Amino acid sequence: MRARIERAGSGADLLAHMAAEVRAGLSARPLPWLPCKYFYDDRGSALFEEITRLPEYYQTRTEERILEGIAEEVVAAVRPRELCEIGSGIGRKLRLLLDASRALGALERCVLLDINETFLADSVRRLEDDYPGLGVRGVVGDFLEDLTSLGPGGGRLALFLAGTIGNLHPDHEVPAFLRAMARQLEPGDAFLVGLDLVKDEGRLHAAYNDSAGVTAEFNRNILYVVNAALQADFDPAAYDHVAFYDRQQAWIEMRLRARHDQRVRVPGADVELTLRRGEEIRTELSCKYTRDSFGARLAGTGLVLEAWHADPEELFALALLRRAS
Ligand code: SAH
Ligand code: AVI
Repeated sequence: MRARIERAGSGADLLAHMAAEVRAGLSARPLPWLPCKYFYDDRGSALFEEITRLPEYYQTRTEERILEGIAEEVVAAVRPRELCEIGSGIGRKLRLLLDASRALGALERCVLLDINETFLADSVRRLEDDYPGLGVRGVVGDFLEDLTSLGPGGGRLALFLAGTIGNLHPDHEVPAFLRAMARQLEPGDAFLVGLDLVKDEGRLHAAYNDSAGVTAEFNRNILYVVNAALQADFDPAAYDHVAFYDRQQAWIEMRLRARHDQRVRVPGADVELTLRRGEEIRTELSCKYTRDSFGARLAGTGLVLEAWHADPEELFALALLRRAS
C-alpha cells in the first residue's frame, strides 16, 4: 500500500474555523488568548524541533531514553498490528516502537495525525522509504476534533508523546479528549502517553525561558501565523515572551506581553484588539502531572493505567493506558 495524506473533517473550512477560534480567543477578558495549535506552521514546527535540542529542554531526550528502555516490553505486552501517533511532528520516537513491533512480526500499518501538513507528509514519505511493506496513512487534522479519522481500533497501539497532552486544559479538554481516544480503541488496545512531571520550579522555568531565546521566538511565531492567515497586523517584535509556573494549577503558562500600547486589527476574524503596555495574550498552557493527578483524569474515560515508566530523576513519564472491556 502506498502512503496517503488525507484531510480530516475539520479541514473542510479550516480558515473559517480558525477565524471563529481567534475571534473568540482575542475577545476574551480579562485575558485574551490564542489556541496553541497555531504555533505549528512550518516555521513554528522547525522552532519546536530546535527547542527539543536545547540544553534546558530536558523533555525530549528524557522521553527518548525512557522509550529506548521500554519499547520492547510495551510491544510485547500489546502485540500491535497498528501503531498510530497523534501530534506526530517528525515522528522520530515512533521508530523505536516500529522497530520493536516489526521484530515481533505482527505489525501491518501505521497512522500519523498532525495539524502540520508539511511535517506530516515528510514523515510519511520517510516511513514509506524506510519500512517497505508497512501500510502508512497520514491524516492532517486536529486531535481535539478529528480522532474519528483514525478509523476503528483493533490491534492498535496509539501514541501521544512529548507531553503534548499537557497543552490541553486539564479540566476543560483532557477528559473529553481521553473519552474520544477511548472510542477509537477496542478493548485491549493501548495508548502510550508522554507526561512532563511536576518538579523543581527552577528547572521548569529554565525549560521555557531558554538562554538562546528559541522559545521566545516560538511563542511570537503564533502572531506571524495569525497575520498570514487572517491578514492581522500584529507586530511580533512589540511583544515580550513570558513563561511562568503556576504552582496552584501545576502548569507553565506562556504569554505575550505588549511592550507599548497598541491596537491590532484582524480583518480575517472580524476582530480588533486594544492592548495597553504590559497587557498580555495567553498562548499556551503546559500542564505538569504526577501519577496521581494524571490517574484522576482517567476516571470515566474507559482507559485504565496499566504501567507507569518514569526516568530515575522523575522528570518525565510514559503512561501505558489500556482500553477497558
Ligand atoms: N510528537 C513529536 C512532536 C511534538 S510537538 C515529538 O514527540 O517531538 C506537538 C505536535 O503536535 C506538533 O507536531 C504539532 O503540529 C502537533 N499539534 C499541536 N496541536 C495539534 C492539534 N490540535 N491537532 C493536531 N496536531 C497538533
Ligand atoms: C509540544 N509541547 C509538549 C511543548 C511543551 O513543552 O509544552 C511545546 C512547547 N512550548 C514551549 N516549549 C515547548
